[in-house]
Amino acid sequence: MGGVDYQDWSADKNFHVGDVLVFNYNIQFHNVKQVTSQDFEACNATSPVATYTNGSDAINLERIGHVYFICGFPGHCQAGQRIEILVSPVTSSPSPAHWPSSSRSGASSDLYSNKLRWTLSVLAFCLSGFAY
Ligand SMILES: [Cu+2]
Repeated sequence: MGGVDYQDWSADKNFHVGDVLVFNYNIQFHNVKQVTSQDFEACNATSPVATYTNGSDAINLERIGHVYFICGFPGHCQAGQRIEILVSPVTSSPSPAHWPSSSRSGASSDLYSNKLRWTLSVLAFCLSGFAY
């Protein structure tokens, strides 16, 4: 059981510098450890870059590149409770003159926040569904 594939989940998710990643989970069963790529592959939680245990942890994505998170509870990472996130630079597309710039930026930021909210609720669902 527990067929949630976190790799698949994160594979097509785009994150950008300045995004905030929120992990919601039951602290009795899970935690979040940011690890190196080697420790991610090996599910080694003994030397994390950072450890989060609040159950509702907001992590600022400040640097471009891959970040790796695994659950530090025994067996959870091996069972798939780990995610790799690729943080991309914020791409500022040149605004065409025929777009009213104010409404354009308003619309795109609404779209953006909706997408982020959806993303985070999916993650919260994944972690809360991981209960054993
Ligand atoms: Cu866990």
